[in-house]
Amino acid sequence: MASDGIEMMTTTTTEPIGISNLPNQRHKIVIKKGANFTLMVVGESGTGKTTLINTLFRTELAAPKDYTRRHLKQLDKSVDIDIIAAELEEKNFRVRLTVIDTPGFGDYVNNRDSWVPLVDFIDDQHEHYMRQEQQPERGVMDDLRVHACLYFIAPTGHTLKPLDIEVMSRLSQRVNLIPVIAKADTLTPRDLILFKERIREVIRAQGINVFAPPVDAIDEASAEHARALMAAMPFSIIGSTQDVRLPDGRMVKGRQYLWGVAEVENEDHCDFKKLRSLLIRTHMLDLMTSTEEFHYENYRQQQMETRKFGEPKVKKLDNPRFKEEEEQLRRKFTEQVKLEEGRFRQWEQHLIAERDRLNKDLEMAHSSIKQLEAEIEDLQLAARGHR
Ligand SMILES: Nc1nc2c(ncn2[C@@H]2O[C@H](COP(=O)(O)OP(=O)(O)OP(=O)(O)O)[C@@H](O)[C@H]2O)c(=O)[nH]1
Ligand SMILES: [Mg+2]
Repeated sequence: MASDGIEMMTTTTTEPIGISNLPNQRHKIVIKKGANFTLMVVGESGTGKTTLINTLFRTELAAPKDYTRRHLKQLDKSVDIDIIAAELEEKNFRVRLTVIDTPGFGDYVNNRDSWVPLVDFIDDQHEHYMRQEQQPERGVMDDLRVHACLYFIAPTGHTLKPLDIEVMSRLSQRVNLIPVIAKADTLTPRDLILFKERIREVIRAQGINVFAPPVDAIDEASAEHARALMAAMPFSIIGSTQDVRLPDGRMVKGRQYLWGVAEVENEDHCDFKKLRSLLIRTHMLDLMTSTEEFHYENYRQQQMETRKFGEPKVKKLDNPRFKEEEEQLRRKFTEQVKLEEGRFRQWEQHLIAERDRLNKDLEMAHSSIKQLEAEIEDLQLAARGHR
């Protein structure tokens, strides 16, 4: 992978982590080569995106050697798109896992367009892959096409915000969208159920296309599992990398409260395990296939219709956020020019007044010289008369 700033962790786990389930999944492509899997997290600022990534990594992977850095990192507020790469290996099957951590919305004055760079990122990966495919020599291709995008819904307990609806609609047209309810531990179980129902209603009413795992027609157990996953959407999640002790002495990942512990991997507390299963254990290959066959194919066809083969993509110059920034800069510049012009005019007037004053001084000096000259002449005449 060529991007700068990518962190790399390689792990070979002793405990099974689920990757080797891939060959048992519905499709049997890519198995020999190993696979790329890219996960992206999107949502309002502070909803726990970075924490969830760390939680997923830690419950799924053995601790990487360079752990201190990641630990510090999780406290950071994301300001840039951050690409984290990990190599998973189990029973000789390899997956190159990439996580795209994005900064949350809510940091800009105008939130409306804060999703634009994220949508551009997804499109750019499709574009990059398509251009590589068009080359006569196709070696190993860089591939950061996003296979799953987790959309974090803030746990307001009410319903989706207009911004959520807008962003989810746009994302769902280009990527497998998986909505999640962030910080489920902050809602009571009853409120959580109601919140889920309202969200599902809005998603349905707005025609937002959420990823649905295919239901296996032959294998009843996996069909049942897929149905259970669907029924739980949007997944409620609790993120935590802390180990806490339960009353029975067990140590679990969770969040400690006065009333007890909110457990990450307890299915009565949240749907973290379902989400992890969908992403990594049972449906990773479905996510890859639908990205390839549906989202990437859509992108490719749209581009083929609007430009000639091999022609570069027209760079969008009308990114609304940049437009607004440009407008602000222009206004600032005009104001600054006006201010400078005023200062210049004042200075000019001051110079004119000074010139007038000096001219007057000069005139006065001139006439007093004339006066002195006349006096000298008079004196000289008088002196001559005396002689
Ligand atoms: N109660 C609760 N708090 C959480 C949970 N997940 C994260 N937090 C806390 O929420 C705060 C923000 O978490 P982050 O993971 O940095 O949020 P983020 O979405 O990455 O934020 P940005 O990078 O600014 O967009 C931190 O103090 C976390 O400890 C959760 O499941 N429950
Ligand atoms: Mg973050």
